[in-house]
Amino acid sequence: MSKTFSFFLGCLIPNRFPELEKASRFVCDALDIGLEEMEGASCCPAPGVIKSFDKTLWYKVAGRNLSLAAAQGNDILVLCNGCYGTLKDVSMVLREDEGKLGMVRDSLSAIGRTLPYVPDVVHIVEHLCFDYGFDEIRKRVTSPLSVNVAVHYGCHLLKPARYRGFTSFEDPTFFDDLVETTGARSVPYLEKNSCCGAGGAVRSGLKDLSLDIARKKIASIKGADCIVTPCPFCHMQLMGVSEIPVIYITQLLGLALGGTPEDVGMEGPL
Ligand code: 9S8
Ligand code: 9S8
Ligand code: COM
Repeated sequence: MSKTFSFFLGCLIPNRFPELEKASRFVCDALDIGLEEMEGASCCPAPGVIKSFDKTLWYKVAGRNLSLAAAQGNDILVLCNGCYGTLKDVSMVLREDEGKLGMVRDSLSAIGRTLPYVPDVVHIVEHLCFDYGFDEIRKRVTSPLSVNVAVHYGCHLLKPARYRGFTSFEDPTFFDDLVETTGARSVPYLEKNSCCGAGGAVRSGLKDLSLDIARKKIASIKGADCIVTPCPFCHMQLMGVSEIPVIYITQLLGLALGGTPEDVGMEGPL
């Protein structure tokens, strides 16, 4: 077992996309990544929503989720850019700012919880690229894929840059490299680095604008067989307007690691 994480699912995966959980568990199992359930975890809470309205509440609720992982002695693995945008960023702030750490600890003590240390928060894509490593993944690929992929990074995986020391948000390549470990080819497209249009509550508040942004992005994709995302929120948004399949990264990886479409929650082969 290479490493064990507290496994943070967020809201969208359990409620809308259980197939992404299935695929992610399949991949972690195939790669010997240990997962411990976070019983009692809540919404992260969503960065584009709660952070915009009540920052203190955002720190406190995120602090409670961090305290569940600290009680297990683990770092946290997330599957969603939004959950990463909250839990990673709050973990970084609490490390830098003793006042905020004290505020969060006080609020936790009112519900009988503690935060003895601030766990690290890792997106599954970050872990696979920068810790697990491309060579180790390639060694385990048994069914190489021959598809052309439009890679979508989404926003929170790359920004804020000061909390994403592993990459440049101007011209990232790590997610393309991860996709290509499966044998797939990442194809360039004009709107690759743009938002899917959903985040920051735009999808909830201004649905037409939000879908226009997604359509513009998708119209710029040429010669791809599918879109691959690292985020269930982007996934939902792009699925609604794309004519080619939208696949979550662990579904693609799971197929390359020898999984059947059923193992990764897909209706049929790619
Ligand atoms: S939890 Fe509640 S709404 Fe969500 S999926 Fe990701 S971001 Fe965190
Ligand atoms: S949803 Fe996921 S990460 Fe975000 S804000 Fe802009 S892009 Fe799509
Ligand atoms: C997007 C999350 S992944 S949020 O809408 O910005 O909160």
